[in-house]
Amino acid sequence: MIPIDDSPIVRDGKSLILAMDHGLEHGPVDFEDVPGKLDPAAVFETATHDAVTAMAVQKGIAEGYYPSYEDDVNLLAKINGTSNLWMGEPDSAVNWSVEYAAELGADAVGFTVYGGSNHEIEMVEEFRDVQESARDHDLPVVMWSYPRGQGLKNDTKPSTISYASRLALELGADIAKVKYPGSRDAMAHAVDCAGDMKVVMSGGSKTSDYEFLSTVETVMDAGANGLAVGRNVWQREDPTPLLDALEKVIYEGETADAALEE
Ligand code: FBP
Repeated sequence: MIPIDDSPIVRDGKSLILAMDHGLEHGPVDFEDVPGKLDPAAVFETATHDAVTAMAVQKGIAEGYYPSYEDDVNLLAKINGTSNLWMGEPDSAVNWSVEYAAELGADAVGFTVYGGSNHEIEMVEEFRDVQESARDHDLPVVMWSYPRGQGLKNDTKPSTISYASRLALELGADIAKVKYPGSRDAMAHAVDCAGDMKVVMSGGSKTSDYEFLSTVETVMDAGANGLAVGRNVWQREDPTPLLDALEKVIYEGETADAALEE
């Protein structure tokens, strides 16, 4: 872990990372209700909102679309990723190098580690190389820390999420992106397990504005540093009102109720 408060992907110690790697991870099905968002430029437009500190994308999207947004959006290069067509034990292909991401203008890199998978050892060794290259390029490292695999029946139980945040600290991440463990106390423990490293919550499937903002309020109250979110933002036809509200909850410490009232 290195101090990253001066990084462009951090605003007042917090982050809101807009993730849009779903076309790879889940397939086009995630865009069925919002076909206009199949155009990556539409989601880059959303990432120009002041609340968003970085946009996480795969290599092809970065190559094709980031050059038009580099003045307005910070790039988080998601280095590995696997399609939903892969039916094996959780694993993730390394799709680009940190060197190439830096060449494309990345402000940070992201990497998934499936702790507990039968492929954990290889994934952690790949993370080692990515983390050390990121240090050479002064790029913060965000770990999608997602314990899962045949030995893990419940990937959001409190002890699993605390292990996820601790694993990210131990392996040298600067931010751990973890799933919501279901309660404020469980999130607070996951944050404690991460020491001084930042912890952000992973968004999950789309819910109502109020439900989502209330969960965000809870995780911020638990000491987390923000969000890495995809579907809950860009699956809305107009994500701006939700991003306005998230800005208040994440950076200004407002409640979900207050943020929605304004
Ligand atoms: P969401 O907010 O839509 O859940 O996106 C966050 C994210 O980590 C994406 O980067 C990724 O594509 C997706 O979730 C993977 O989620 P899962 O592996 O749980 O299906």
